[in-house]
Amino acid sequence: MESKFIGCMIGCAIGDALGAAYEGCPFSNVDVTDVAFTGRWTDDTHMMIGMAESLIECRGFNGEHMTWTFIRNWQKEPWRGYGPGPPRVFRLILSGVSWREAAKKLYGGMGSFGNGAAMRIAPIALLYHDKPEELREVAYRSAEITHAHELGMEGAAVQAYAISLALKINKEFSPEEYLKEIAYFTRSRAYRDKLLTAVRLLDERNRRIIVKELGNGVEAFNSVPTAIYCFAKNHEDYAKAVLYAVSLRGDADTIAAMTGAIAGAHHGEEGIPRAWIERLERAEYIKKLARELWKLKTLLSST
Ligand code: R7I
Ligand code: MG
Ligand code: MG
Repeated sequence: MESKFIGCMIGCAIGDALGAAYEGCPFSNVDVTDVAFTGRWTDDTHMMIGMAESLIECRGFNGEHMTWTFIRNWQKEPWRGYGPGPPRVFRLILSGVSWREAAKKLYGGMGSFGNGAAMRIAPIALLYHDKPEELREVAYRSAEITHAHELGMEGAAVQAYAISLALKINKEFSPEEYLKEIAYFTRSRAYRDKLLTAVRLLDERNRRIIVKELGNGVEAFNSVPTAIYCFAKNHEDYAKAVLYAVSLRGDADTIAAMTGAIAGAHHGEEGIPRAWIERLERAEYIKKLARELWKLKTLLSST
């Protein structure tokens, strides 16, 4: 299980770094390779790291602490390619608005439904993987810090549940049952419909149809089900799953980061090409965080 924790977090960072060169590119049928892979990751991984740091320091979820961890990390490296929302939330909090209220002020008072709360969720998925209802609740609360729209929050819970299931996959894995189980977990019609569409598309070879039906955008509902689909379709191999996710273009770093977290949770560190890990920025630090999360998990389970 420790290897799966490492695989999940490293897998997420590699997906992010592989996809970064393709983020925002329009759809193309041309395959992608790792030639552009510099190992440099973006905000997706930066926020995942902040989430892990806060969980480890507080021995569990603490919203205020996590908020300030996100803010301090962003202040140190604001050039990581953050979406427009989180820095606006951070500036509001720095100007005196409560961390509980700031995110609700965005996007006409509804809060954001961007995929930023889902892309960073891996550490919470790992720490709460064996308690689905607590997982859902903590995912929502972590999302609310920056993404108060219910679809933004739901995206985080759905991605967290997809990771938690991937940790437990055995030999009789059925991609169809996997997608259906996540569809039954979600409380949102929008996600359930997309996940059931994903079941129907498992044998579809035309990537343009996948993008058209599931989406490849920055909205959580146009990227979380897509990322889960990329894993389900390519579950036998980590590299195949993330390169497929990148090949859909659009929000490529984020979709590949989410696919990579799921595939890495399933295959573990050994399932990820070593050459990619060697080139990955701050890989040792990310591994250290994953090991500490694993230690914390065993500690919490024994008390
Ligand atoms: O979700 P967020 O952190 O962005 C993450 C993305 C990833 O692709 C990262 O790799 C990075 O590049 O940024 O940032 P938000 O600003 O909260 O949401 C992202 C986008 O979703 C926004 O810029 C909007 O285009 C869209 N969006 C909305 N549009 C209309 N109405 C989010 N919420 C709304 C909304 O309520
Ligand atoms: Mg990014
Ligand atoms: Mg992105």
